[in-house]
Amino acid sequence: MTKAAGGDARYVARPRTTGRPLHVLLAALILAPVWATAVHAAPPMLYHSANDDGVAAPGIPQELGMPMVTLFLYLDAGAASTGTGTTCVDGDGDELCGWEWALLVNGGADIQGFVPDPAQDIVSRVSATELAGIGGNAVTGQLGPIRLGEVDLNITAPVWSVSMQTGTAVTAAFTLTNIPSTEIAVPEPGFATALGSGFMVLGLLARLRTRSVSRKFLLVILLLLLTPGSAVAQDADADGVPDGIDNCVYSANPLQEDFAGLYGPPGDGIGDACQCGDVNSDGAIDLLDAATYERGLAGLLPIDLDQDKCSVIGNRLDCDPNDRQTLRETIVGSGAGIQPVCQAANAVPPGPSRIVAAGDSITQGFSADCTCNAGFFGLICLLCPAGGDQPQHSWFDGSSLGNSFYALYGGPGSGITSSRVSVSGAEMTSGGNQFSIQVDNILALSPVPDLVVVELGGNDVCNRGCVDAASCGNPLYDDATWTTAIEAGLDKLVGFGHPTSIPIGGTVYLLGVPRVQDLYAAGVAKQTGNSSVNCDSFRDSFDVCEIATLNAPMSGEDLPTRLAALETRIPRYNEIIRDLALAYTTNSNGRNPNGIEVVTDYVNESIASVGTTPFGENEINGGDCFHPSVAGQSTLAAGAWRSNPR
Ligand SMILES: [Ca+2]
Ligand SMILES: [Ca+2]
Ligand SMILES: [Ca+2]
Ligand SMILES: [Ca+2]
Repeated sequence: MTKAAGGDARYVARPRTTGRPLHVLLAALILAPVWATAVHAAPPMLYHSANDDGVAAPGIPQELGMPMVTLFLYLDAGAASTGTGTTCVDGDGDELCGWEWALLVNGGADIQGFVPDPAQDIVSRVSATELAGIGGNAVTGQLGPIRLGEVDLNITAPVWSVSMQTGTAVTAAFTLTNIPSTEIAVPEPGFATALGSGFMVLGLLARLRTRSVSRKFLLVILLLLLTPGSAVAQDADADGVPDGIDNCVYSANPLQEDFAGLYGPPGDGIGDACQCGDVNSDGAIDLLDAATYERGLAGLLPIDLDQDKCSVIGNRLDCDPNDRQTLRETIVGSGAGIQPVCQAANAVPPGPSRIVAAGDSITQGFSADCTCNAGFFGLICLLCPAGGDQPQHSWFDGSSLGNSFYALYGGPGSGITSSRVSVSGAEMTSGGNQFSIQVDNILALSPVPDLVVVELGGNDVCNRGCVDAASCGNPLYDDATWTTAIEAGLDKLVGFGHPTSIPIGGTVYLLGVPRVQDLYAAGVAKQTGNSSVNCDSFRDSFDVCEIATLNAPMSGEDLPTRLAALETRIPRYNEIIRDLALAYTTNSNGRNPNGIEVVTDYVNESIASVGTTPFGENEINGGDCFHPSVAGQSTLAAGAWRSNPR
């Protein structure tokens, strides 16, 4: 997704009136000033500081044309601190409380990479020709030169330039201001003059969504006039607009206002009343929402975080740092994007009546309460890891856990029933208890559960002999194998090419593959200073997940090599789960004609989920030094519940 080129008036403060005539709106868009207030002494300036010292050179910095150029990006907020008012509320200084910008590289230069300044909390998006970033501090604000990071350019022809296309910042008075568009760098004289970028701007504009506010509005009015009996049509929010054409099916908005969408006007077909992410309720999703989110999470004014519009990811109707992160990624044009999961956009689904878990030994609570495997009590201890399944400690419905997934629903007293088809040793992919076979067992239950939670994948990693297909005959599964295994189970659950399915209205909730790559270090930490535990010895003797725990070469690959590969491979498995969930739940893959909800908690490596939960010494048991301890099971339960859709 690409932003519009700057210069419009989309950030003008907009009164919360309803039914504003269209011509007034258009006039406001054309005539209104860019800045609603003028508290800022000078506009913030984004520039390249040739010496990386925060000093902007006079004029446009010129760089030798070939072969590689590094630009040091800075944003200068200005030097005057707030004297009257409170910074990031109603301050009068130069502090910036948030910023986002997009650079465009024109002509003979490619972006090789961007290294954000480690002192900044930046989310960025990088392609060969574009670099966008979002960050800032909406709690305290920032003064003076703010170092953003380094951009490496590969110069391929003498004529090139780097220019700032769009940028906005949140002022000390908590209003939006534009960061002026400027040239950031050009070649030294004698090479060439900067390219005009008009054709690129045209390209950007052409890619904007062009759904018309007026057409949609008129269509609604027309249909209302033509269908006096429209009471017979479904109208979930009883606002007179039938569900089929209502731009907010679950929020009453009879006038269908659609001022804006991502970045500002024009409307995007989603009504203001249910625009997920628009937490300050001005119709637009922009930097001001990200800054409002940051302050709202910190409990600071202005606390006008619209609770109905703040859950933009993860399916749970709440407002948490994951939602803010996703909002920032969306504004910068990266990540999975905003899902319409907010309360205003969705009817709250009813709770499930029967829940079931597919899984492996983790869900079976294997060895969870074992605390020793060596020393004086070694023999007694060995009985523990051999003791096997301890479902009473299962994260899913273990009776010993006050916060099991089931307990968080209220347990047996809730009227919900719970069961497990999980089997120790099961894989997602192969073997007699693989995912699709567990699905057969789910569909054979009576009644068939309406919430299926899946936690598989650990054994798919642990049972492999090497990470590189060139090293052994049973390497880590490739993308296609992993994908096919998940599809085989999901197809049955949703009834695609299969005679039965879970009930329509049911949900499949896929949890990520746990961080198997943490287990070795967790075991070393657990045995350190504890004579009752020897993880190295136990795991080596009993071949416990050797690919991740054997501190010796396997198939010619040493442990660091294998762990490094898992560090990328497991996130890849989780990305595939995420992408499949989206493809099924939207039916974009054509495999879910009944519209059964398929969701996951995995977004990416920087957003907390089961698949990103670190396993430390307290999260693994002291018996096999592999499976979750009781405490680890509690952690899993909390992680699974965090994004539970129902
Ligand atoms: Ca309606
Ligand atoms: Ca509505
Ligand atoms: Ca909208
Ligand atoms: Ca907004």
